[in-house]
Amino acid sequence: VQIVVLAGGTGGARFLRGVRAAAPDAEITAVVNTGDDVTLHGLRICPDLDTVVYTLGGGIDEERGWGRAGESWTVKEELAAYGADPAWFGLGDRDLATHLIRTRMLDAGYPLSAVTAALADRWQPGVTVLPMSDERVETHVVVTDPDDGRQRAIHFQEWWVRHRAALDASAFVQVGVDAARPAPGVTEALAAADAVLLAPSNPVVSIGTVLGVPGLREALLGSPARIVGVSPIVGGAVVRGMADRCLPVLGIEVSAEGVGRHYGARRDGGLLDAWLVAEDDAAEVPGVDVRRVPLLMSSPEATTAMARAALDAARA
Ligand code: GDP
Ligand code: FO1
Ligand code: CA
Repeated sequence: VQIVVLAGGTGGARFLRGVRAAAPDAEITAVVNTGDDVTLHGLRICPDLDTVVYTLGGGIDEERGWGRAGESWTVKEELAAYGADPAWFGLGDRDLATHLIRTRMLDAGYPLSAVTAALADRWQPGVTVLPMSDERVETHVVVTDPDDGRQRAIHFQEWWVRHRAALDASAFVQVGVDAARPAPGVTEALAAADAVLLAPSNPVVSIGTVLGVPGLREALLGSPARIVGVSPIVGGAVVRGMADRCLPVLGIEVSAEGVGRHYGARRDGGLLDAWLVAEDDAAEVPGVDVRRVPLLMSSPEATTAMARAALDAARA
C-alpha cells in the first residue's frame, strides 16, 4: 500500500506518526511545506521539514513542537551578546548542527530533496520525507506598517514568530513559486498512491502553500487514489497555533465546514473525496463524503485511530 500525506509542521508531523502506526507495512511519502523556510545568520532553516523529521525520528521537543529535545541555547545567547539580528528567532545548539549541514550541502549544489534525505538518514523517520519543491519558495505576508500606515511584505517567520501573527495581514505571497516544480518523487508518489491524505495542517500557509507549487495540484487530482482531508479546526477553533489568523485573510470561515468548502469537492473542481471533521462539528460540504470522528491527537492511540479513520475513508 502506498500513502501520500501533504503536511506542514506540528499538525502534519503528529498526524504522520499516526499514519505510520496505523499502516506499518505501507510505503508512506510525506510532501512537506517549505514556504516557512528562511535564511538567518547565513544558515538555511526549514522548520516544517525539520519538525516532521525530528518528530518521526524521536528528536523533537514534544512540548514546544519544534526544535530538539534537550536543547541548549548557548549560541543564541552569544549572538544576542553581539547584538546580531534577528534576536527574535531561536536557533538551539543541537538544532544548529542540522542547519550547518543543510547549508553546506545546499552551497555544494545538492538539491533540498537530497539534503533532506541525507538528514533523514540519521533520524530514520520511517516515511519518505520530500520537500514540496527543490526550488526556493518563501511565504511573505503583506501587512500594514504600524509606523507609516504603508503596505509592505515581511517574511512569514517575521510575521509568525516576531509579531505572533498579531499584525493584520491582507495577503500571503509565495515568493519564487512561478519557477517552482514539485520535488523529484512527488508526482511519482501521487501517481502510484492508494490513498492521499491532507494532514490537519494549516490550510493556508501549510497545505495551501504546497498546493501552490505549479503542477502539484494537477498531480494530486490525477492520482487514482481517493483524497481525504482531515480538519485542523475542532469545535470551531484551531487546536494549537494561530491558523485562525490566516484563514480570514482568504475569506475562509474558521470552522470545519469553512475549511472543507475551501478545499472543495473533487467532483466539482475541488480536491476532496472525503473530509473528516470532529464529532461535535457540523459540516455540510456538497459532493464530499463528510465523516465525524474524534480528531484530537491527544495520545498515540487517539492519533493512530484518527489516521485509521482517514485511511478507511480513502478506501471508500
Ligand atoms: P505548523 O507548520 O507547525 O503550523 O503545523 P501544521 O500546519 O502542520 O499544523 C497546524 C495545525 O494543526 C493547526 O491549525 C492546528 O489546529 C492543527 N492541529 C494541531 N493539533 C491538532 C489535533 O490534535 N487535531 C487536529 N484535528 N488538528 C490539530
Ligand atoms: N517558533 C517560535 O515561535 N520561536 C522561535 O524562536 C522558533 C525557532 C525555530 C527554529 C527552528 C525551527 O525549525 C522552528 C522554529 N520555530 C520557532 C517554529 C516555527 O518557525 C514556526 O512555528 C513555523 O514555521 C510555523 O510552522
Ligand atoms: Ca509551518
